[in-house]
This record gives sequence, structure tokens and C-alpha cells, in this order.
Amino acid sequence: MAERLDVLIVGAGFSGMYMLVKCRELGLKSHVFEAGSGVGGTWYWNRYPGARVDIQSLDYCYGFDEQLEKEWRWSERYAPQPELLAYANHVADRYDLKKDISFNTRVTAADWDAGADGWNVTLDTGEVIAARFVVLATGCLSVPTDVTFPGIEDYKGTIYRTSRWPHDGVDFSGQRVGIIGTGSSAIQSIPIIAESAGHLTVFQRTPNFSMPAHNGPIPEEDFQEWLKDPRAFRARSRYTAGGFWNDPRDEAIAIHTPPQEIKAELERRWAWGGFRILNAFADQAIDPAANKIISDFVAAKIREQVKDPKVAELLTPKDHPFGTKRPCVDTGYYATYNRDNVSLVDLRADPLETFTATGIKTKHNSFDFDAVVLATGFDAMTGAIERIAIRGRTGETIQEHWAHGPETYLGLMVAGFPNMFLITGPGSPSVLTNMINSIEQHVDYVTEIIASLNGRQAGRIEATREAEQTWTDLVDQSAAMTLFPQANSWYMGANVPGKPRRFLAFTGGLHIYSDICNAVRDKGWEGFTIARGDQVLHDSHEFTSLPPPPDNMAPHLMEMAMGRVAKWMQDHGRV
Ligand code: NA7
Repeated sequence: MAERLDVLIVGAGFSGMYMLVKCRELGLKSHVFEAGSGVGGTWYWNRYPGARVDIQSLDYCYGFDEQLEKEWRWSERYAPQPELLAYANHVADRYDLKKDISFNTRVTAADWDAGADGWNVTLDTGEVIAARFVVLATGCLSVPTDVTFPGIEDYKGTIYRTSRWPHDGVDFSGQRVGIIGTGSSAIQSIPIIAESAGHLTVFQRTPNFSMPAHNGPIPEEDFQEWLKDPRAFRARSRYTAGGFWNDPRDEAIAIHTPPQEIKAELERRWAWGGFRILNAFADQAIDPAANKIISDFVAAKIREQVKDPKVAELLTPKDHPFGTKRPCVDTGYYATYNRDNVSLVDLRADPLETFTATGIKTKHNSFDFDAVVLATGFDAMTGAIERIAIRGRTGETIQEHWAHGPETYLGLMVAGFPNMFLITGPGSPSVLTNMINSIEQHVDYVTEIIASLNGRQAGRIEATREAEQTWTDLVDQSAAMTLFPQANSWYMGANVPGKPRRFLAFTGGLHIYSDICNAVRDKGWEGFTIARGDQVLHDSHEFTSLPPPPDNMAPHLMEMAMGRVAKWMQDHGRV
């Protein structure tokens, strides 16, 4: 590729594909590099049995083209991985995207070239490509953690990772199978593996909360309702905290609600299924007393589903408030422990000591397995970005810049790294939301930035350090006012040894975040420096575009829930 690109996009998941669509609209010369052999990102890699989306499919799909929306019909409320991958390929073919994607190609480095106002990007083929803009559409949960276990190299059976599942599937019929981990990937795959395995042994270090999906075909009346006005449906779900319609009750306070009313509301949401229970009460994510009410309700539901009280107790989370680790959405998870061919090992009481040639030895037991599944999670949010050797304008690397945890402006740009955009990066709402709505918001916004630069013949844009620090402080303080930091979660970087602890997402919600981004734009891109060569065209150091609190906010919630943003604004003299 001899000619310099306008935009080099890393990753052909939902972010990278939509970025390519938008770049073409602007007439930009753009190209995508993708490590996998196909499009789809998360849905390309995670092919484990039972893999499916945990946001409803009518929400979890692109909304940028009404025709695309109307021509695709999801088979289930929560689409399975093969269908999501088919959808990704449908989109790629419909917009003829693959001709501008290089597959099986990994980006290994990116170096800022000051003389050219652009990047030199190195591929694993050794080729170096010049590009004016780099868009890191690298995914939030795309790099598995490097978890390893003593003796694993001696094990003679087969090891599978949920996040790198064989493309032609795995037949566990009659086999003795072990699985390590009880996060979402394990909770989705355990019921399916148990159906065919001779015996399945689950190694659990920490139990998670999980809610039933009540999956099945999309009820016809829901689909007809959606069909009446998909635009309105989309607009409504985009302008919510989570980027999907979840029946939010912003003024209902659990600690002020009579117990029978709480129970009725939680039962209603449990019967509906999935994440609906996350929005039952406005104080549940911020007040420990309110959260305990919800945690106790879900714990009782776990006990109802598991026949053996000892197993039920082991499966009940006690170390973190409900919702502070991403809860799971399952189909038959807890009932699977009622099967004769499934057993649970509590690694807290019986720690894993080593793999052996034939299986796993714990402190008190040893197990023989034909296969072991590792469902041990991801180096979230920063993992994929930090695995690229990115060197910015001052010679600083991204790892150096993020030595104390990621710092970004709006989760979109990093000071010292001009013309480099992150899609759903750390410091944006990202993993706390429906990723597709967040992706579309980010990509649309990046496109606006590029169009604006082109309109004024500018060569580059960079977040200022002041704006980055203010935004990072807001992200930190917003998280600190919730219960999220109380969990040792991947949201906090706690699952990767040595990773700095910092809450990785903006807790203010996608709606507030979008308002902030729009205000930044309307103030002429505040917090950014825009330049051409040595000439500075625009220099707005401070970030001030904080929104007023929502109108319907109850006064006593001002320091709670969304009001934490308002509180931060007051503390910083910005209102
Ligand atoms: P998660 O949610 O990070 O789960 C990983 C699981 O693996 C979790 O139960 C961990 O226990 C366990 N784990 C990790 N390392 C070990 C070791 N060394 N020993 C025993 N157990 C271990 O990843 P998932 O892939 O399930 O889900 C990721 C997201 O994808 C999910 O939230 C959805 O958004 C979709 P721990 O809790 O650390 O004690």
C-alpha cells in the first residue's frame, strides 16, 4: 500500500466495520486491518457453546440504516453467536466492506510522524503503512488474560479457551470435562457442555450473580411494536444510561419503598428476565442498604433453583454488591447443578495446585479429564491497545502514559497522541452500555471531528492534557460515588495481576455522555488543539462542557446516581 491512507482502522468488529462505512461517506481513503480471518470481532472469536448476546437483539444491532434494520429479522430475543456472526457478514457484504479489509493481519506498532502530521503503522507482515488518522476499533474484551497454571504443559488432554474456540466446534459426548471460571462465558457454556459431557466439573473461585434470559423467539407483539417506528425505538434506547431500553425508574428509592412493593417490582423484572432488574431502583447502584435488598432477592432466587443447599450456598455471591461485577444472563445455569453429571469445586476451600498429565490436582482432590475449558476472562478495555507499541508526539509510549491506569479525554483521544481515536475506549460508557449504540455514537462523533478538520484544512487534532486530566478526574469521581469500586472486577482491572486499579468506564450513562460530547463540539471542540504543521488553528485547553442534572432528578438523589456528576460539577465550580 504505497499511497498514504486517510484513515487506518484497526479491527473489523462492529466498530471497525461502521467506521469504514462512515469514512467512505466522507470520501476518505481508508482501510481496515484485522487479526482474524473474518469480520465480527467478539462474535468471530467467542464461538463457545451457548455464546449469545446479553442485550436484546432488537437493541443490539446497527441503527445507522433503516433499510438494514428492516431487512434483518432476529430469530430470538437474545441472538446466538452464529446468528450474530452471520449478521456481521451480512453487513460486510451489503456495504461491500471486505474489499477494504486485510484479514489475518495484526497491527504491531504505530509511531507518530511529526513531519507528516500522521502515523506510521507497522503490521506483523513487516509492512509499514502511512496514515493520517488511526482508529483503534480493537474491542473492549478482545485479549484473553494470560492466565496459566502450574503443570499445564504436562497435561495430555485437550485445553480449550472459550475466547479462542475451534471454528468447527467441539464434541464433548461422553467425555470427562473440567471448566475453570464462572463468569459470563462459563455461565453460558456450562449448561450446554453438561448436556453432552459424561461428567462436567466446574472450578469456581468467585460466584457471580446471574439472571434468567427467558430466551425464545421475539414475541410477535414486541416485533410489531418495534416495526411501527424503528427510528423512535432506536432514539429512545440511545438516550438512556445503558443504551438500551430497560424500563428505568429514576425516582424509585428502594430504602423508602415498602417491602411488599419492592418484592412485587423485583418479581416483575425477574419474570421479564435479563438486565431488567438492574434499573429497578435509583439507589441500588449507590447505596449499600438498597443494594443489599436486591442482592438478597437474587440470592433467594439462586437457592430456589439449586436443590442441594450446600451447592446453592457456594453459588451465591457474598463478596460484591449486586451489579458491581457485570451480572450474567443465563439459560438454565443454576438448574444445571441439579444434574447428576455436574459437580462444583470451590477453589477457595480447595485451591487448584497443579495440572497433572491426566487432569487437575487441588489441595484435597485430584480429577481426571479428557478436556479442560478455560473461561478465565479478558484484559479488558486497555489490553488490546497496550499490546500495540504506540509511540506518540513526545516519544512517550501509550504504556508510559497509562502507567497509573488509562487517562483519556472523553474515552476518545489521548493527550500526546494526535489523530488517534479510540472507539468505546477507557473513560467512555462503553462496557456499561449496549456496545452497538455506544459504537455508533463514537464513530459518528469521530466522523464529525474528521469532517470538521477537513473543513478547515487542519492537519491534526489532539486532546489537551488539561482536558484529559479533568475528564479522568470526572470518571474517577463518578465511579467513586457508586458501589462499583467495591468489587474485584475486570471493570477495575482487578483480574490482571499488576494492572493499575482504576474504574475503566464512565458511569454517568450514555445519554449524559452524548450530551457532553455534543456540548464539546458546540463549543468549537473544547479541550482540543487543532493544528496544521507548525500553525495552531485552535487551542481550547479547558473542558467545561458538563451537563445540568436531569430535570426529573429527585433532590435527595443529587449526590447519588446521576447526581454524582452534578455533585462533581459543583465541587469543581462548573455550575
Ligand atoms: P470473566 O467475567 O472475567 O470471568 C472469568 C472467570 O474466570 C471468573 O470466574 C474468574 O474468577 C475466573 N478465573 C480467572 N482466573 C482464574 C484462576 N487463575 N483460577 C480460577 N479461576 C479464575 O470473563 P468472561 O469471559 O466469563 O466474561 C467476560 C465478559 O464477556 C462478560 O462480563 C460479558 O460482558 C461478556 P474470579 O472472579 O476472578 O475469582
